Amino acid sequence: MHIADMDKGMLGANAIVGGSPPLAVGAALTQQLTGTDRVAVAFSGDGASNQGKTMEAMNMAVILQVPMARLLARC
Ligand SMILES: Cc1ncc(C[n+]2csc(CCOP(=O)(O)OP(=O)(O)O)c2C)c(N)n1
Repeated sequence: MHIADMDKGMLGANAIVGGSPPLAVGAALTQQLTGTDRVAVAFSGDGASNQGKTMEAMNMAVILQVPMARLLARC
């Protein structure tokens, strides 16, 4: 679970349900501010959808218009 590869832009996984969207917003904001064409992708399960931090992160992503996508795994 706790894997990361900074060279490939993989910032790491974490054990917190709904933890990835807030991190992805920060990563996307970094891309926006530094002028790259990279997109931050947050992977999470459907259980993360009812987490407040997930909604807050998606709201912030829209307000800031950052290059971010949320990939939802429904298994
Ligand atoms: C904030 C938080 N609450 C509870 C847990 C305990 N927990 C670990 S996995 C899990 C279920 C996750 O379900 P889902 O997001 O649908 O992912 P799935 O593993 O089913 O793909 C829960 C509640 C946790 N890790 N983090």
